[in-house]
Amino acid sequence: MKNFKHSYLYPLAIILLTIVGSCTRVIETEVPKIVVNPNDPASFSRYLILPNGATRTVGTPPSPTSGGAGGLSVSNTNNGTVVSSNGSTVALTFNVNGSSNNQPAGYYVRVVGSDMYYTIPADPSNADQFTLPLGIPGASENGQFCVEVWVYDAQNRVSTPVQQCVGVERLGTGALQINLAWNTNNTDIDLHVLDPSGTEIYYNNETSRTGGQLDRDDTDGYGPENIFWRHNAPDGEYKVWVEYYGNYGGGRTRYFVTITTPSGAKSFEGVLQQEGERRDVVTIRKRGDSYSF
Ligand SMILES: [Ca+2]
Ligand SMILES: [Ca+2]
Repeated sequence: MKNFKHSYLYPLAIILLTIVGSCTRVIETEVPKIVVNPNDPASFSRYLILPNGATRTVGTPPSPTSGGAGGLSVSNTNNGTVVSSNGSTVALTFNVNGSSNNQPAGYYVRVVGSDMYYTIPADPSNADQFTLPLGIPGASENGQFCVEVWVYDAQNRVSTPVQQCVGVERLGTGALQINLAWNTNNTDIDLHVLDPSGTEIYYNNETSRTGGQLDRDDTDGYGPENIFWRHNAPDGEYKVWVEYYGNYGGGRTRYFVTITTPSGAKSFEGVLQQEGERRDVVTIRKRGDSYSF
């Protein structure tokens, strides 16, 4: 519920975002059947769902270059630990400093304490910011993990790392889980699902007689919001959309809707610019064990 929507008094810290490239991207992966523990980095790093184009390498990333990455460095946009959940795509955002003089070629990312790292190519249309979507498996337990991020340039010069931690809060999953997260603080985005019975599930109507339930609403930034059917989800259509409810200084935001079913996970992303805006995300058609999008 939004009891205090109009009484939030946020500090004047404004997160300036220049996000380019808003076309919807879909990432599809298999969900591990085993339980995944964020507090066990070596195992957890294998099951994180990476963005398109990312590669995993066993070992440690190249050491920072003496003299730095040709003027490039990364810094954090988040204050403290970002809250996420199982079945959510947490969207960590970093500022890339110095990109007016030198272009980032990519980023190395490592889960602290793991034996591997990820290489993620830079998005040339968004050189001054790096948004890192990390899909957390639906089977993940409560816990916390941290990532280190380095930027490198076309000459393979590597910066020093910046660190960001993510808290994983266990939310409902099962027959169908629909999860929303976004990448700015001080914004209220809402997840809405119209289920096969014609019931709209959202912050103002948290349950449906079909068994669907909203078990987390977020009103101040990042999410996650989560709607799920634990044991059975009725056959039929599930219409999913997001709405930009409140802007308390966060501005434009990039959202990630993750659908987790017993057979896998899909992530849909897009951009919301301003209050009152609505974006249709996907219609899920379920028939027995088959889900289509
Ligand atoms: Ca919300
Ligand atoms: Ca929040």
